[in-house]
Amino acid sequence: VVVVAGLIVVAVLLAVIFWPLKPTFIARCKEFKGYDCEKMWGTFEQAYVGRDPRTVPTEAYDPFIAAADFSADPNKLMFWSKTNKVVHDFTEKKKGCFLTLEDTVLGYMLNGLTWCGKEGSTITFRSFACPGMEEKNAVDSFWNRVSAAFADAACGDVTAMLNGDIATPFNPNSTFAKIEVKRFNYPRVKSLTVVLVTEKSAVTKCTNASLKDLQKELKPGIQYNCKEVTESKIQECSSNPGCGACW
Ligand code: N1C
Repeated sequence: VVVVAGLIVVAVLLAVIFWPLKPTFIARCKEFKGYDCEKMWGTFEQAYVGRDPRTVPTEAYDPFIAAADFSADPNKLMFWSKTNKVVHDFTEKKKGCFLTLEDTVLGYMLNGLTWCGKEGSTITFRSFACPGMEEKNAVDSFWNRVSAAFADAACGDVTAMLNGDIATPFNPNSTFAKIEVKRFNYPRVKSLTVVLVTEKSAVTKCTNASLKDLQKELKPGIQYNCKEVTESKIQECSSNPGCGACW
């Protein structure tokens, strides 16, 4: 019994590591029109396959990022930090009004996945076979690169959903702070509205010190607004017809 159980455990672990990423990538890609998904896979793979998984530079993803572009809907971009679930529940219902990175082809295909290569191998590894903590790991380098491209595409009025239940909604270590905000350019971007999402009563208000830092980071000319909004209000807004800012 012990031997059989051991074999099953080993089989499951191997399946998790070696289960191919490609079918998931291609299936998700095909939900979007107008992309050559096999070619997309090729440009994606060349970024990390055969490389030490701790030393994948963000630039390795340049050809892959170039294969798609964000210029279609640059007016509706929605950024977020530490509000993963609430923001995506919202944009899912408000399709056509707001667009997060995960609603675009590049973000959608790779959302929630882990991948990496290995020196001298042509295989894509998965899950815990991939080192996660190094700064230049295959997954983080991708998100850093694609977040930069997404922020570069922003124009007009942009929105960011931040978490009002934590003490530092604008965390200097977040992708939103480190990469995205720094790339909003005036006059291309006219305003940033922070929607500070709170569960019930706000722990953190718009007067929060970290949000002062956020305002300082914005290029002169970009107008800044902040709204404290409860999660139930967001839900109410997501069922409202139309795209008007319900909060
Ligand atoms: O570090 P964060 O949030 O501030 O990053 C969120 C910010 C968004 O505006 C996105 O445009 O950066 C972009 N982004 C993603 O879209 C994304 N999807 C999945 C950044 N990271 C993303 N992930 C994974 O979640 C990724 O592995 C990264 O490390 C986390 C960041 O989540 P966070 O800290 O809540």
